[in-house]
Amino acid sequence: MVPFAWDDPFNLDEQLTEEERMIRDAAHAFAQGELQPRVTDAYREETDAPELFPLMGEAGLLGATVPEEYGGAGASYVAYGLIAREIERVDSGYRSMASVQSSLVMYPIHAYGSAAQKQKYLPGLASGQLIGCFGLTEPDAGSDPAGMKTTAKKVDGGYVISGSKTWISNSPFADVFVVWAKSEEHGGGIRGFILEKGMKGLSAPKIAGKLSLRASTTGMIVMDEVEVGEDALLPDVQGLKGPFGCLNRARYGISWGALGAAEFCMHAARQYGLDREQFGVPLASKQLFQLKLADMMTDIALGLQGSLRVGRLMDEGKFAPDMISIVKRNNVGKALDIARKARDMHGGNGISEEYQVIRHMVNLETVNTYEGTHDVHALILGRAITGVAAF
Ligand code: TGC
Ligand code: FAD
Repeated sequence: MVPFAWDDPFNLDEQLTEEERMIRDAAHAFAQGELQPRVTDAYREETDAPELFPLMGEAGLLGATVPEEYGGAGASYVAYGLIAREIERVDSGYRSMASVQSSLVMYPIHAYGSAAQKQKYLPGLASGQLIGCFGLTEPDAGSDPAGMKTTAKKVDGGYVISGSKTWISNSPFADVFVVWAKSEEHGGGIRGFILEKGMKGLSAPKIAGKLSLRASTTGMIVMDEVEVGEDALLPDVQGLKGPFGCLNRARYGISWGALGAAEFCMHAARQYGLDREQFGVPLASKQLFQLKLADMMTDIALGLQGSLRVGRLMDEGKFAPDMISIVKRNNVGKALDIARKARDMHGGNGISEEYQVIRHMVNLETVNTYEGTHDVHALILGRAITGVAAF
């Protein structure tokens, strides 16, 4: 028999490699040292924080799975998940900033880009000197990206791109824009393009007034006949499997990240229950209080094991996207539930920014929606189970 640890019930720590533990500890130190002190003000003020990218780059948190020759860490997908968990323990918005850079910008450039594109962009993105964004969603095409209207028209020496993307993380201060468009030259098939800040006809207005994910900057991408050279095309992928290949990585990271937020909420609720007395005894001595903590611990522990398994399979090249739908959907849904319970267990204090649980709760509403909504992932799994697409 071994002692039982309520904060690591299945001994996740023991299942990690030495390198993964080191990366996790470095991410934890960075998140607690650099991000935690900023987050309450940043969230309240809805602050833009591009200066965090070079700090995250220096800490080795950007493009962890990208090979070292391009500035990445050449680390495992499990290590990438552990980074997401530590950042999101502080705030989902900060994790969003980092996961877009790593999974939605660096990954496609590395996986689908030319040698020249990799040399040009990846080292700067890894160091955080360049900031990236990923434009798939449009005003009329969210869950159904096949319905996108953005087009790429072939012209002499390149393409002219027109259309608009919305709800795009990082776009207002991005240097590098990975954008997906229907290309006339390729029979209307979806192709990826790399656009750069300052191009004529390209703008990225901020969407202000979000009541969730306020520490992360979100905007539009407006492309009014943006002329790009042929070298802007991502040469090695065609069709929706291009953006979906990126989403697989980001969704997987989110499955870990959301549980970091959930762990914060559970730990806060536990401590609050031990400290706060009502009816002459600590709240934590009450059965209803303990039931909630038991449910939280169970869902977190099972969720982490699921993500660890999927991460190991990704590292072995043996994963199916449907596996990622299971952990993204389950872990975010459970995290949202845990955050709502933790908010309740804090009583009136639970709505104060000081106790932070309501910030996580409101953030997780976004996390439940982006990267494929909770219900869209149910339909992906429904299709896998029945063979019938019900989208
Ligand atoms: P469907 O017919 O299923 O597939 C079209 C082609 O794509 C391939 N494919 C995949 N490839 C790799 N990975 C996956 N997960 C894939 N899923 C599909 C598929 O094999 C096929 O390839 P081919 O070669 O036969 O053409 O496509 P559909 O149009 O029926 O799609 C249905 C559905 C619902 C699954 C899909 O549209 C979907 O996932 N919708 C959700 C959209 C979404 O997740 N958007 C996210 C936008 S980015 C974002 O939210 C970033 S937030 C980040 C942050 O701030 O942290
Ligand atoms: P809709 O697709 O209109 O869905 C609305 C509702 O209908 C949902 O409940 C959904 O589950 C349900 N629904 C949809 N289809 C079906 C169906 N077939 N059957 C049953 N129910 C259905 N996108 C990017 O490309 N890049 C980014 O960086 C990015 N960052 C984001 C940051 C934030 C803060 C937010 C909020 C969003 C971001 N997104 C980004 C967009 C995000 O991916 C979309 O919001 C998401 O995919 C859902 O699309 P939608 O908002 O158009 O909702």
